Amino acid sequence: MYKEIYKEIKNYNNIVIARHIGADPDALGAQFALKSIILNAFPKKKVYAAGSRSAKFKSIGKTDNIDEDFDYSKALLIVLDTPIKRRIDIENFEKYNNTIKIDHHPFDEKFCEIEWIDDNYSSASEMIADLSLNTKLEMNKEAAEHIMIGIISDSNRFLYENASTKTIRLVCDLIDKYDIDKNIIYEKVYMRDLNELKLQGYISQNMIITENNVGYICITDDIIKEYKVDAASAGNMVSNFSFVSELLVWVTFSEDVKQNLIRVSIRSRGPVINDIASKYNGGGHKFASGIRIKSFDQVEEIVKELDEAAKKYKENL
Ligand SMILES: [Mn+2]
Repeated sequence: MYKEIYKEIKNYNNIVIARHIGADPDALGAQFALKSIILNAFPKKKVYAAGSRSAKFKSIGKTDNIDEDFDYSKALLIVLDTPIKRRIDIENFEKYNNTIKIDHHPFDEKFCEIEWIDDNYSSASEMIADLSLNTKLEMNKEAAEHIMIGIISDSNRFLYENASTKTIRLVCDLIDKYDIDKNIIYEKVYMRDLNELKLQGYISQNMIITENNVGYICITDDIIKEYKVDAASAGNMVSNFSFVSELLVWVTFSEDVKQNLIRVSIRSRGPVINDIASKYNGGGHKFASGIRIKSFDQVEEIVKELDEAAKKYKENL
């Protein structure tokens, strides 16, 4: 697979690297790292990191504008960290001459010519590191930092199951070889406004916990405005409730009026939840999934299903 991807990269002078909407540090880290390692090997190529700019993660890097007269028919598109076609943050997908997908989410649909999918990886960024280590796309300090940002963030500091000893060893090697200051990495991933912490306090105060330890909360647009956060960071709050003894499964329902939907973010300490997510056209990993719903009317139904799953899990302990 490495060779096949490398060959295509070598073949094209114009390469666009895309990732999912609602960029997170792994999507961005993988994107900028891949851009760097391609340019290290082929300084004359034109490589674009595409997609809308993330205000929250602007310190990670700035995406590129694609020229209006860009010739898509001669360009290669590489999509990172995105299992579902409609989630790609890019225009003119159909116009590209060739497409490659590199992703660590469980397979959902095929939409690229070449697809390298492996959900054993901690992050898309770790895949980019392996691509570099196995081809002539050479790493440098900048790429190493971006890769580390993606790994740290997507594994939640090596907390999640997919953070293997290989992942940890890779990060050790990167720190040693490129003299990476890990405080800088942590700042880029975890720095946030006090408002977010206040919203976290609101969630702790108001979360409802079911009989079988499913904690849930509806974060309405009013609340989002009151705490002056954006809809995406309200949804990301879910990662802050990992080690709470009363919670087996926890879920936030956060309203996004701009996109006219409710973002459902589910996490679990045991019960498998991605099968429930996919029933509602969502998806993700076994213990970390997401759904998009139209209104808060569906909250009760989803919580009930999660509660059932938690009940079954407890019975089998
Ligand atoms: Mn990812």
